[in-house]
Amino acid sequence: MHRPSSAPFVSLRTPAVALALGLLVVSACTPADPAMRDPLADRPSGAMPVETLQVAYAPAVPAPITRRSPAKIVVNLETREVKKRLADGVEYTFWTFGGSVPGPMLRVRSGDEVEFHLNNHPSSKMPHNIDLHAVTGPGGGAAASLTAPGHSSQFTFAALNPGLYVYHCATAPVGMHIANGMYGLILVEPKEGLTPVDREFYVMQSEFYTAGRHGASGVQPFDMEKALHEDPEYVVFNGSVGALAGENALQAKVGETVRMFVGNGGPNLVSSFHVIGEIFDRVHTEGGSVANQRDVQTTLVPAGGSAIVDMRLDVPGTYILVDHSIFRAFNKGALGMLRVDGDANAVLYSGKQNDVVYLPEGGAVQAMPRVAAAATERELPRAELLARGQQVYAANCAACHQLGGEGTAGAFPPLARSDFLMSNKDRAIGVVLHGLSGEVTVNGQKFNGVMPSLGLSDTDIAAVLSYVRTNFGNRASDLVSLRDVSRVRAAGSGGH
Ligand code: HEC
Ligand SMILES: [Cu+2]
Repeated sequence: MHRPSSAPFVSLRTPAVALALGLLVVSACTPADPAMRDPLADRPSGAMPVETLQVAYAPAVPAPITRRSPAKIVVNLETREVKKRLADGVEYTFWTFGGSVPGPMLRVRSGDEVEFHLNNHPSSKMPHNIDLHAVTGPGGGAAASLTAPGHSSQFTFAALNPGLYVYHCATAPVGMHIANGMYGLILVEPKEGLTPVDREFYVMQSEFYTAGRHGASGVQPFDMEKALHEDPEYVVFNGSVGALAGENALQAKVGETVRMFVGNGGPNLVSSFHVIGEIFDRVHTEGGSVANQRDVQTTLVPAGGSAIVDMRLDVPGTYILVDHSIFRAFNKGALGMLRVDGDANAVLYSGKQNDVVYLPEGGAVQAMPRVAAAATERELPRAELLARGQQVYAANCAACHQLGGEGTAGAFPPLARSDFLMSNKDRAIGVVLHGLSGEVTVNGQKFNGVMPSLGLSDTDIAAVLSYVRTNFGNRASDLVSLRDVSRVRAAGSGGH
């Protein structure tokens, strides 16, 4: 520790002198803290050069920025819903940025002005938006970028803080948009750039909650219940099992330095990121702008967070990237590979060189009996039922159907004076129990979207439907009872 021994520090006799000196010290120190410097200080007073951002898809990373002055950066990002491979024999309808999971990596420089265009493809069933953690401003851009299918939104932000940031969709229900694949990374390079390395890679972890168990084939729908219990069937790097393994392994050579920009989209799990057989020589913990750690074995990557890890490769072979919560790696898919070619160095490592057998689908998983419905459910008296229904509505339905039940043209059908809702009580119960997809006509307007199954309890379903059927201009003469919901649940299908 540095201990100043100059006179003023020993001669502070009166509080007034101490206070004055304290103020002096504070005001003298503030501008010296680089993190607090005005990031826009070197902006030209006139117009800045305009550049269209070149993005890169994982595991590729956009090239380092060589520019040494700020620019206006135009970003075009498209949201699109696509059916793709999640694992061998398993497909999933991903909601994406740029058609891929994770979305493309964006790279700008601290001090840049970013003009962001979010374009929602006309084939989308959902509105989408973007919350970039690199944005200083409410919602990280979410409200400014909420975009209906077939529309385009624009907003501008200043990239103030250097670091590696997650971006994600923040449209309600937020968890579901993230769970379906809507996240990526944006790097805000420090003005002086990052330490140069030979290769850079983009690796992003996330989980998927499928209705079928791990490995169950076919197109797998999202399972809200498993998401609520944070119990994914798949934990993967770069959007699918094997995206970084076998033929897709990352490649490098002995003697090179590599950097991994590691992100975690979640939606729920925290990653214990580890490369088997390597040590991270430098780590920017949590993706901060400074390499603040050396010689790290496993680094935590929070949900909605990141880390930058650098390593020098000294010994050839295949290095396995894992989430060291190890069942996720060997049984759920969170396993990647870095293949390092070059001459062996017996001084550093003498063992026989080994390729690890990769079992992408893991072992057979035994089916677990589903937990029986809660025994605590009971019929509620009218006033209590309607009050609860109002709460359930605000928390679970209003994001799509709007607080007054008016819906959103072209996306979410109205519940207010809805002929569809009112003409068949059991069908309405089925919709909330199981979700709804396919074309429906409500008050003469056609809708073709997806309403998710929300995993509500029978009591909450009875409450919310009692509430909507007696509000928003709807005049049901009877309420929906717990017995009604149980009957429809027992009948199986319901809805569609
Ligand atoms: C993620 C958005 C979303 C949420 C949340 C949601 N819905 Fe829906 N809902 C939809 C969409 C989209 C449709 C139309 C589906 C289609 O086109 O097949 C729909 C259709 C319906 C319908 C039938 C059509 C109509 O207008 O009468 C009812 C009833 C309904 N929802 C009730 C609810 C209730 C009650 C809740 C809360 C418990 C809820 N929804 C939550 C998106 C949502
Ligand atoms: Cu979205």
